[in-house]
Amino acid sequence: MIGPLEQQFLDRRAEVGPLWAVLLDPDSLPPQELAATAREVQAAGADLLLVGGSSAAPGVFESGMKAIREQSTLPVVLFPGSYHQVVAGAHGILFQTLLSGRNPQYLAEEQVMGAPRVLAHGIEPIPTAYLLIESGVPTTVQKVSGTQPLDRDDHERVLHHVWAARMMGMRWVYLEAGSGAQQPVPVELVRRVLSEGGVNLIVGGGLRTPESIRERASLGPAMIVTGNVLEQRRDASFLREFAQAVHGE
Ligand code: 1GP
Repeated sequence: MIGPLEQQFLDRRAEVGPLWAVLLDPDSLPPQELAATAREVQAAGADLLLVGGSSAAPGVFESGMKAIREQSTLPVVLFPGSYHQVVAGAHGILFQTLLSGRNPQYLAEEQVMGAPRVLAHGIEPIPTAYLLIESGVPTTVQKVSGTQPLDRDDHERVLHHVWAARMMGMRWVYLEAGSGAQQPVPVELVRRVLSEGGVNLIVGGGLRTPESIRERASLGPAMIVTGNVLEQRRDASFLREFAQAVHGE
């Protein structure tokens, strides 16, 4: 069943086109920096915040979440690297399965451990297949999860994963090149999945320029994710350019 937050995202997407999601990683920024980034990207036109990382120590997620919520009224959606990161304060969670991989821990175990925490904290789950796409050199998520990405040129096989996800009831698919990826998800692959996939599509990883975003956003995915680049640079005009690239302004 589609929850109110997911419906809000779908409505907004129908209204303004792809949503701009900014990924904040409590592993790499202290709470005051997370808070400042949240405030600034909201002012620039971000639509939601994703909060996630691959290895936050206990307590780091809680304090990061608190700082973000104090400075931003945007929807906050968990994008967890493990069930330990399912903490109170988030509105939603990309409840993900690493479907491109074959590691049972990330196909089922993390979800089983996370489910009671999602319920206990009253967080809205958004069922999402996470597909790691090969992007040049091995990425952190590949190493941490111990899985191989899908071949970036084998669009047929990526589509088979998307269809399987849809048939398993997942309404969202995240095509992920990996944080800091050398090469983002290919434009042609985004086009193909949009025309034949039948899911709400999220695209992220290695999107460092407004041009690279515009090329993909103009095809009409549901959401574009940026992370790393804003940890390095986030002056108002740069942020605004990103928002315009996603929203096709
Ligand atoms: C990573 O897709 C996100 O999970 C964002 O990637 O940090 O490269 O923008 P970047």
